[in-house]
Amino acid sequence: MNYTEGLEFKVVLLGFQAVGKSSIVKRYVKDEFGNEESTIGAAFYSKRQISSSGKYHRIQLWDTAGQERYAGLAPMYYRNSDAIVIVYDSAWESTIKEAERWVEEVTKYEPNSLIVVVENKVDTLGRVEECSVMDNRIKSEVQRRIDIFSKSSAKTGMGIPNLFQNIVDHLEIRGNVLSRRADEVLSGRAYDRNSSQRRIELNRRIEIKRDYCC
Ligand SMILES: Nc1nc2c(ncn2[C@@H]2O[C@H](COP(=O)(O)OP(=O)(O)OP(=O)(O)O)[C@@H](O)[C@H]2O)c(=O)[nH]1
Ligand SMILES: [Mg+2]
Repeated sequence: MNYTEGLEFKVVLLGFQAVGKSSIVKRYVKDEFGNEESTIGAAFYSKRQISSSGKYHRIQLWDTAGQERYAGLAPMYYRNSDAIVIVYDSAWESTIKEAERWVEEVTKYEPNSLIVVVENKVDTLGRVEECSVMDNRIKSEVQRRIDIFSKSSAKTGMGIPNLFQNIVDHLEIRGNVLSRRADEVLSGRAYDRNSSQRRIELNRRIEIKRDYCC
């Protein structure tokens, strides 16, 4: 495959404290697990990610702190992000409610961002296949706002490379969709900008890409 230079994407992780945001980032960036301390403020990382079409994209990763006292800082980090990854703990029910609250907040204030929800720590439930079927514990009105759902274990590494691959693939497609629409505007052709249409178009393509869904 011929690799070509791609785009730069801002990706932000949100979620309740101790759900495993920093562990997901550490597994992705260094392929390591363990000795994670609760994040203070936020931490920044950068990593190159090759998309399925062979483009080298750069992900700018913001790992935010989940502790209540830092909640007010979150908008500063998720503002203008390309993708927002909301994490909850598979075995900790109240963190799902917290994730739902984040989905509602970010779809209101960052409607153009890709919304990704991750059920982490699936290793604590015993053997779980990597799977992108939505968790039925998430309210259906919230499910409708999610662009990507996936399961992961930062401990075993399950689901983590696919998660970020999937994100850049979606963002790459969205970039193509938006630039095609921009071309249409420049060439004087009208188009409908409503966001639900954008999502329908994305979802249609996404379904083709799901090759590991159980
Ligand atoms: N079993 C298991 N434990 C995990 C997993 N991911 C994280 N942990 C553990 O969960 C605890 C919290 O992980 P962190 O990565 O610090 O969580 P966080 O969401 O970054 O927490 P804050 O920075 O306080 O918001 C640590 O003890 C991790 O070792 C996982 O996939 N499986
Ligand atoms: Mg952390």
